[in-house]
Amino acid sequence: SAPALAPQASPLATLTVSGKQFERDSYTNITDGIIKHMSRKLHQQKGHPLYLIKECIKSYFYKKYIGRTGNPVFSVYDNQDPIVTTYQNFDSLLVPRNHVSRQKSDSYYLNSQYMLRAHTTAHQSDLISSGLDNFLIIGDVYRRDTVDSTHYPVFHQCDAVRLQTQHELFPEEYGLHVFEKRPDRRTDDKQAEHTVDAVRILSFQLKSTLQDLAKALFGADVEYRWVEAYFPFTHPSWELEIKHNGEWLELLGCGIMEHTIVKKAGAGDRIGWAFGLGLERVAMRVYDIPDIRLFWSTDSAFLNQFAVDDPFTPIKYKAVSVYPRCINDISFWIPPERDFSQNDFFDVVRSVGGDIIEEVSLVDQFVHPKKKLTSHCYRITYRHMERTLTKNEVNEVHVEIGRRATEMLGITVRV
Ligand code: FA5
Ligand code: MG
Repeated sequence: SAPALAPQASPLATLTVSGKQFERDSYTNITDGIIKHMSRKLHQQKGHPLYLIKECIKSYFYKKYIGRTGNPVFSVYDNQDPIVTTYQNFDSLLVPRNHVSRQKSDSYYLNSQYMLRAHTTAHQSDLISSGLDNFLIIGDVYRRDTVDSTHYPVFHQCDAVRLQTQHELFPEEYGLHVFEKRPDRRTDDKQAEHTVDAVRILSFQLKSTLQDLAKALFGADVEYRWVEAYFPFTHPSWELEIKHNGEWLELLGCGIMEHTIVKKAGAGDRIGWAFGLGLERVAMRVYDIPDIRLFWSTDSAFLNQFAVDDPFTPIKYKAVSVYPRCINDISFWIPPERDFSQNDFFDVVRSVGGDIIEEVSLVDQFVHPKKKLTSHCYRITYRHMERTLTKNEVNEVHVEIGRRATEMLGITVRV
């Protein structure tokens, strides 16, 4: 057997992200390409479409909920560190230990303790603990996902929380209560601690707030519908869908906050609602932006179209021009002895090709009858947003993808 090697402090054992050091372990799967996106902060860049949508949502909430002296009730947190603990992202929100969303194949991990937030909800319980009752959280979120015109591994979310006391919800003379005297039974309609009355009035408030937000963003005639949903951190829960190009598009998830979370964060005398919405989904529809990669463009021909002061200025994106795409297939044998997830391959494609990758899709797979090996064939669509790619340039990237996938994933390219 091989002689045991003394453990060495190699530079590869640690990872530096945003000036902080992290010990690598078997969970580490963050890529340089992803790390580069962390400094962009698109939602804080004045005149960026995501910044404009953020400003519209803030303005809507500032006007909708006003305090005794005319002050806005909601406060806004748009500068929270996207590096969070797995406790913040999952445990604090009652996501079960074995839930699929915790898998390495779905999120970007620095190591087994730290990750890039997969939703802005990761900050919810800390902000409640700090004493806040009404707040918005806006930020970049990171997920390992499919590659196409509406999915990108980095996107942006806006979360909201509104907590209310018995006194705020039901003035004395109503004779109604927020909490059951003794916890009742949990049903499809409510949690054990809450009364039917409280949930009814809160869900009405939540839904009308969000319907009016949709109208403020998309116009009064927007078609919408409510769909029942499930989240570990709210019950009951819903999703709001809007009609977009003749199809229903999921805009946000929401619900009545789990009392266990609220109580643990020190606000056990309150009942709350929360929601989480995708900013790109809103912006693509408001401005007719056809491809999610455009948000990352630094081209002035794109950015100048959004250089306005009033976030409610009507704008329709005009494509500067559309450059041709180039399609190339790659087929390979999957190593039988290793875990292979499609997201691993998508990450390799993205980290080699960057933003000239428009789409990656599995077009064929089969098992070799004798060798018992699985073959996958992926079709990679290349397109530059701002110029025509040459055949040579694409071929070089395509070959490099094969080489890197061989090296990193142990696949064997078929020729
Ligand atoms: C969540 O992330 C929950 N945290 C939302 C929530 C918060 C529910 C608070 C209840 C209370 P979900 O994964 O469905 O849920 O994402 C929320 C929204 O983000 C979606 O409705 C969608 O608008 C947007 N979104 C999700 N995945 C993507 C994606 N890959 N690309 C662009 N937008 C996305
Ligand atoms: Mg969803």
